[in-house]
Amino acid sequence: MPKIDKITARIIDLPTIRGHVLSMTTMTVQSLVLVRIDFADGSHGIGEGASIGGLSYGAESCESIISAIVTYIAPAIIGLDGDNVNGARLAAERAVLGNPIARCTVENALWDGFGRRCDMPVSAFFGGALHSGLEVAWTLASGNVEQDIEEALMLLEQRRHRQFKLKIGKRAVRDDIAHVAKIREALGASARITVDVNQAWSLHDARIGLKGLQEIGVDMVEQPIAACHLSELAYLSRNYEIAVMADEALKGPEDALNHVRGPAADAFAVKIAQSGGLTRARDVISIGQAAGLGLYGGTMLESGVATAAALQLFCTVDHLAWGTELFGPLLFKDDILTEPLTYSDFQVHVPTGPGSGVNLDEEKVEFYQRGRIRPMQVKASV
Ligand code: MUC
Ligand code: MG
Repeated sequence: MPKIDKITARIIDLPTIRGHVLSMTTMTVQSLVLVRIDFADGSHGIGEGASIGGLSYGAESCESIISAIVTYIAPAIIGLDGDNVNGARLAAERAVLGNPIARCTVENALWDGFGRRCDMPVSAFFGGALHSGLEVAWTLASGNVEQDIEEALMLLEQRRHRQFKLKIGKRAVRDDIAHVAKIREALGASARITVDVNQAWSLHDARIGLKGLQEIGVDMVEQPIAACHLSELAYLSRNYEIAVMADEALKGPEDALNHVRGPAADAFAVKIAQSGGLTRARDVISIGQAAGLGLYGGTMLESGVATAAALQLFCTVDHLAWGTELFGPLLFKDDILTEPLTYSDFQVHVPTGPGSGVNLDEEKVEFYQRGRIRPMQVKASV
């Protein structure tokens, strides 16, 4: 039994290729927490966790993630059997309530380590891969309509993406609809358009917004109103033709159950981080499937480590009606993997190596490490 011996966590700051304009913030850099677990037999596993825009997206930030891992999760799981991922995951869940991204980061590293030791991809532990690649959307969020159109046309031409998610909610609602209409018209029928409001609208804005968006041929709207307004979300999904997707309102299986009791949404953006790890994300998927909802493989704009972990789970799902948005690594000026994930023919391809299937380029990680301070470490003997 390879005991969990040492946990090392560090923050890296990766610049984005352009400003990423969301309703609540504009990102020019993404901060990621990287975790390495060393096991007593000499094997290791890696995991990654991130949120978006510091604390402006949700209750966790990279600083809170690293603190939850180093101060609370590491002492709770060091010395446990590394091959018993469930045992360590539950010990972390008992030690740390909430903080789903921190728990997911560690669970990723546990699965990765287990997969490396078994020489099997993580997908095997979730029943096996059904797909070698998954449809992948791109987010148009430059804040400028001409730039968004140019970007989308180029990506269509390159056959990299044909589904585009527009980040709206910053402008007045009618201005947003005009913005989306210009892009919808410029891209024509070959592209699928969705929007993400990141909770910015009131119910009144949302009534205007959903009506306008469905009239111009937008297929889906993600989290138009505040996450806590479940019955209002249910009202929107019942009264408008456009599909309504829950994102921020979906923080694990318990939320998923509340959504399907209503039902409050037509579709789930399933994020491994927001769900609290691969296992709980699998539960969210099962609840969504049982309720007949459309599924979407979501992202917290992570780099290749967490993107690969998410791919290992999502490739085991028979049908993702809305595809995925696992484009995170492409939003950054640099890639931190020894072999970047591959994107072609509108798909992101599932890496086939053991564990999550990816390895870190240590030189790059060191280069982007915040403040170049020594990583934070907790060891069995301490
Ligand atoms: C979100 O709210 O879905 C996913 C893609 C993107 O551009 O932002 C994220 C967050
Ligand atoms: Mg979203």
